[in-house]
Amino acid sequence: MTMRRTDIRNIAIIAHVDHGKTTLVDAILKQTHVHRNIESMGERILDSMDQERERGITIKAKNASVVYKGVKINIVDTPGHADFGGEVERTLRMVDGVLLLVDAKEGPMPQTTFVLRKALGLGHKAIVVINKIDRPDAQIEDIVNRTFDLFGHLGASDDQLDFPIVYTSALQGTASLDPEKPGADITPLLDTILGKIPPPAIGQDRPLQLLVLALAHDPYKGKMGIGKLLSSTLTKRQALVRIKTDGTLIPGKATDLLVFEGLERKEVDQVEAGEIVAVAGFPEIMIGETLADPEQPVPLPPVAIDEPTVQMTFSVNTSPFAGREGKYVTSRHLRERLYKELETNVALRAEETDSTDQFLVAGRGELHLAVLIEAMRREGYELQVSQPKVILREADGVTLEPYEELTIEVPVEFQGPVIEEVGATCSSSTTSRPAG
Ligand SMILES: Nc1nc2c(ncn2[C@@H]2O[C@H](COP(=O)(O)OP(=O)(O)OP(=O)(O)O)[C@@H](O)[C@H]2O)c(=O)[nH]1
Ligand SMILES: [Mg+2]
Repeated sequence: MTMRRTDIRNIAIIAHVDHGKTTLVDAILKQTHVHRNIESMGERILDSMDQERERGITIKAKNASVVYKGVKINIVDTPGHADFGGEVERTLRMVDGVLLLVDAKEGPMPQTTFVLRKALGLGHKAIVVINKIDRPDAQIEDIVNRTFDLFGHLGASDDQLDFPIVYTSALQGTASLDPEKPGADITPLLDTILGKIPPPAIGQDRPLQLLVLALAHDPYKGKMGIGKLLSSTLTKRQALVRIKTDGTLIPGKATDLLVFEGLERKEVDQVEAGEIVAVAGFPEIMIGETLADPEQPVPLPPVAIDEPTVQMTFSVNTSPFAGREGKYVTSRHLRERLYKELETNVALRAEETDSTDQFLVAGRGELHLAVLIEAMRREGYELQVSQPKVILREADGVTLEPYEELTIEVPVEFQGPVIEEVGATCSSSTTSRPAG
């Protein structure tokens, strides 16, 4: 029999870009009063990185937690842009269920399919959240039907198909179980989380195991590995072993333990299985490694992340203006920065080339690479980059090319020229559907 601890729920919020994930987290944080200054923190609180604020999108997955009716809910907000799907893939291993947000007007979109496929594949139960029901052009019934079809199409089990639906306006901070009656606050969603997301299973009598799925840096405690404790109890200063992905064992101890409390991390002396925890004491820890009991070191399967689709070369600036913009200009600087990035940016690849001044960097899309380049420039790195190139792959004698789905919404009178243009430049087939 599986034991579960009922005082915790671990959820990820997943969706297509802009369907309102981070705004929904705002509503949950504000209405559970996680922080005394929460009301003055503005909108999309978890989008705290400069580039997230400037671009208006989430780039990195982030943890927060709230307490509702005595239960701690660990929430991970994930990015919806396809280029950051690697963030979603690793987050899904940390949680026990998902909120799948679907925009009440747009309905399921390509990234909805991607993230739902990954979540269902891991056996997760989903709560479907139809968001933006305040939009005058919302098509709730149609969107619910299309969402149900998507679950079916992706091979959801009977249990997964039997998903609860909550209708929300994240912007207004309201949720309801009845599409006809908008709610007054977000509590119907929180009650559904408590009722429908399974509490974390805890492997009683099993040796301690924790899969590292995210990293954090602390100026005093150093690098920390973050993951869900799957079994046993973890105590501060306890001896552990770090199992690298090649099987090497590195003994050490948990010098500090931190759990997520509201928007912050809080130090604790002990953590019970089922909780998401940051463990300090292993300065070289990497995503995908297992922290385990030194007496019974059993690794967990590492995270499988989808392959990169575009690549660029990053090289030292050799132009006559070299050295004018940045303070880090050598290939050693570039190499160190790229290899540091690989530790956290799980879907990124970087390799050396024949030239010592040049590196081949591959990612999940142009934006994935553009965000890195911009971050490096702001940190003072000076570099030259090539045009991005699509990565082709040979399998069984055929050349495979990554592709994207494009959806364009236009008034019917412009449909002809748009189809013509898209057909001529990039697509192999187009379908059109009148907006209902
Ligand atoms: N009308 C309306 N707008 C909403 C609602 N929820 C979010 N929005 C708006 O939708 C836009 C995107 O919201 P975000 O919360 O950033 O969406 P997201 O899903 O976190 O986006 P990514 O993290 O980039 O994938 C913002 O302009 C929000 O104000 C809602 O319930 N109603
Ligand atoms: Mg977001």
